Amino acid sequence: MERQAISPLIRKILAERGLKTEEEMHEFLHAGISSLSEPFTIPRMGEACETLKKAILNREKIFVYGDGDTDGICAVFLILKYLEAVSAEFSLRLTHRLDEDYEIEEDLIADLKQEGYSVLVSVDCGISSFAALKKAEKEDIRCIVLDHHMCNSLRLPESHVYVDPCLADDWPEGTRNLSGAGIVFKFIEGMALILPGISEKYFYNFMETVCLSVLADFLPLTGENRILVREGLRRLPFTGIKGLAHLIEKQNLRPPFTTRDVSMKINPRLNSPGRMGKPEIALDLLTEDDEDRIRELGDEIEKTDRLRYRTVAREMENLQHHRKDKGFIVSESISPGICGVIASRLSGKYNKPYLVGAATQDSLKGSIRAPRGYNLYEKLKPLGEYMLSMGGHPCAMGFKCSVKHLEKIRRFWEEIDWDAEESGEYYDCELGVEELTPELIKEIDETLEPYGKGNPAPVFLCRGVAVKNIARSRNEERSFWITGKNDRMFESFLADDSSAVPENGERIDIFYTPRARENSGLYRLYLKILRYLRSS
Ligand SMILES: [Mn+2]
Repeated sequence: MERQAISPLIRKILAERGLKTEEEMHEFLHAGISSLSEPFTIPRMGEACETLKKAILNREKIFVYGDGDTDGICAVFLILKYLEAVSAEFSLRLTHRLDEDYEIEEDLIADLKQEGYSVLVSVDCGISSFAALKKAEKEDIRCIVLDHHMCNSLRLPESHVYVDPCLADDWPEGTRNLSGAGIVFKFIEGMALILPGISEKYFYNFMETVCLSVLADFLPLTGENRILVREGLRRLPFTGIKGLAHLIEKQNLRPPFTTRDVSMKINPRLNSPGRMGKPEIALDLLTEDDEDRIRELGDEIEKTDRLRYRTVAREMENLQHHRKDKGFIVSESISPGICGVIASRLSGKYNKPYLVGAATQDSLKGSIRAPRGYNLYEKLKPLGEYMLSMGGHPCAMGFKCSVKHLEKIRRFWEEIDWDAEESGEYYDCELGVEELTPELIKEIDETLEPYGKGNPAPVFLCRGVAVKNIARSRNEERSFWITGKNDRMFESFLADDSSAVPENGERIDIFYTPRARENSGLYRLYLKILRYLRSS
């Protein structure tokens, strides 16, 4: 196949991002679903599929347990599509954030035993449910844990099958950052390969849910995640999942869809019901076929989303004075379901790690979030001795413990010496603003998108531009104009709201992302300025 040449600017950006060879660059830019790897290249995936195959052929009762957030719901949706397609006997359950954490409760195992279940598949959760896994081993319930969270592997009982990139050093690089739903997608593809009757291509029809899950969990958009997200975005406008189509229609989204559309409009609505203790609503929306029922569920989702919005806004208002604190907030009034949202808002706003916990008379439950570059898991390891459970990702963790350890945990937290690896001075390469054209900006975006974690919109450096604060209105406080070498003027706005807008007439070096907005055939170029320095 003849390949399009990569333009010098794109080449420079990709090289800066660590892609060395021509091959790697073409792979990054053009790889499609035919480049997705075989499921059985993933450690223990074959064993996991064989275990479920046996259960299906023996007509054993299968129980599916999933997390109640967007990733978890998409993961459950996918496995449910598979189990339905092969007419397996199964039931399922989602985690309710309000009265339990995202781990499997030990009591559930006794109930399953009594009801005659012999296989438990947990998706997007389960890897830290040591007590439940142990109990399952004793009760002879085989567990297939399909998870992507971190855990202490030494505590895992041996008889179960664990598929989790955090447990395997030999996990292939391209799939290392899969979401929970991404791992389930590979799993059902694997099932289709070993159990005849249904083609693995059938499940490609639901690939858009994997796209949602990757964005919901803020996973890097590199490797196969990039393929899954790009392909998912392309398929979203034509999705055959009726409830999802309804959600999209109600948000008035117009194709082509961007990662931003998904992150701002779709994902929060699938996530809210779980936060408010009713994750089933979101799952039902994805599985429902009846138009009337879909409308009802859609309305209910809007209602919970507004409720979540108000609850978070009120809580953020209460926490206004926390700006100068040590990032440790524990309160009896916060609902456990929104600790994660609050922690991530605060850590984004103040650019440092935050622990937000909900305390009751005897228990403390909460979420920890950090800006990218931090490794919470490493830093917080010593807290393990106080925790009933603690796990998650390097920048997002959850925990549960007895409230009697609160002060010890607070003291430990306040002593931590945080050292973020990521430095604020990052940029892709120098690019003078005089070189910007609508065509160039379009080319950059069309080749590099989708943007997100691991593949951000490119940042350029341009030195010595002049600032003109002309005609700045009150509601455009963060915006000003700059001129580069050829005196062309560019509207600019300062994205970082903690630094002051430069003065009229100043010469500055800017780190910027160019944007082009089209309006009936005319392009307006403007610059998003991430930081600036006074020119020397
Ligand atoms: Mn997840």
